[in-house]
Amino acid sequence: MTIEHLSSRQILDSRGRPTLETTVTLDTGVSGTAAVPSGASTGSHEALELRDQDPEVYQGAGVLQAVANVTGPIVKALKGLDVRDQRTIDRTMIDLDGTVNKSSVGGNAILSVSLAVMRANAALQRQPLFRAIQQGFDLPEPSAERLPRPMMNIINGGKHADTNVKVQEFMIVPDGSTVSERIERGVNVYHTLGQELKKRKLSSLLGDEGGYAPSLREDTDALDLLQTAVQTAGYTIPTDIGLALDFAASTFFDAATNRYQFGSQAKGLTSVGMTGILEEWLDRYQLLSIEDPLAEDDWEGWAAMTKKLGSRVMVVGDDLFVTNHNRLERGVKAGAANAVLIKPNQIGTLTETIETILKAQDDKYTVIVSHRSGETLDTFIADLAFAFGAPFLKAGAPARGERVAKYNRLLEIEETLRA
Ligand code: 2PG
Ligand code: MG
Repeated sequence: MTIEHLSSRQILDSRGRPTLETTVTLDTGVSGTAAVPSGASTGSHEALELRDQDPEVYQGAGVLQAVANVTGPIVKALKGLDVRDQRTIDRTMIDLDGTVNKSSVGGNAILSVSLAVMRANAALQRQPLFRAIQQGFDLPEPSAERLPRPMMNIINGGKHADTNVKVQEFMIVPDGSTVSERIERGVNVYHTLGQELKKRKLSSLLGDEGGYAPSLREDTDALDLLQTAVQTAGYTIPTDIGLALDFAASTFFDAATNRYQFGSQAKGLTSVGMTGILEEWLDRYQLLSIEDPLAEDDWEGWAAMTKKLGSRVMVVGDDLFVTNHNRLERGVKAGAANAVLIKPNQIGTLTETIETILKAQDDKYTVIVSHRSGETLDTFIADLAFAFGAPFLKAGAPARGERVAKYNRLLEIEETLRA
């Protein structure tokens, strides 16, 4: 049951950029493999994604050093450790790295091992991944009722598309009594939206997360389109389908002027101005959730906005918290946000990811488990969401292989539970 060998390789993510896939092999011959995703709108407080910066390899984006760190110092430190002891394994890698943001060994190198360890553990116990996570971290037994609602990003803007649309993600959040029903509703709205775009002679080409990426007159046009698509598909907002946004506001925040380059005014908006716009949108569109409506270090703005809007809508911290326990703690104290996005590669180990989830659950912050805009076919996050009873899984549009893989895994889990 001990770690014998690590192999790691450079593979491509869904944007055609290199990332890592690592296999952990135990002394019994049992193995587990995991791949790490990669963001575009990355928060500056995330664990470092180690890239070679060698112009000769993938124009500087190679991860060969991270691969070498897995097959060199990391395996040296982990060889002989019990694969069931995820905490010790992760702690050993954190200590080996020795930096706050995992910049010496690389957050990507460490996470690939951390996730592959849990997969090897699951294989060893002949258990589905979600069960191995649940048992490994002493969580309550998961049940079908706790399968998450998908958050499907069906209009892509911001850094995920080459258009004038400022908001990064326009999502639908289908409800229903089973995961299959939720997914089917989401898919129906997605295709109806595609037809609606064609009817209006707007582009129905896709962005990085599989959502449509039309150029629009203004961002609220996207919300109007979502409303139309939901209604045309025969559903009702907010009961059948919720609407959610990710502003990724750090991408349009200007620290020099302390203003958000959003809306029609050339000089931009203060956080109070942003809150005003959101209030208007809440009235008009009955939004369920707003993610990163303000920049990653605007703690005061977040607290004020949450105070004003938090009883009406989920205010979700992504770049604000970066799945980091300490930043979440600061947020809880300040009253910033009431929900947290969980992305394992923001923090770099499974153990730390889980500590942050548990803290959020303790403090009554809603947990949303999330993919990255650069993804692989790895479906770890679907099992992770289910193991914790996370009410939401954000994994992009119901289109493109790397996005649907996660939703398909939810369908598979649901079937396993019925059997
Ligand atoms: C986000 C993510 C995922 P990225 O901001 O929530 O949708 O995007 O991976 O580019 O940071
Ligand atoms: Mg985000």
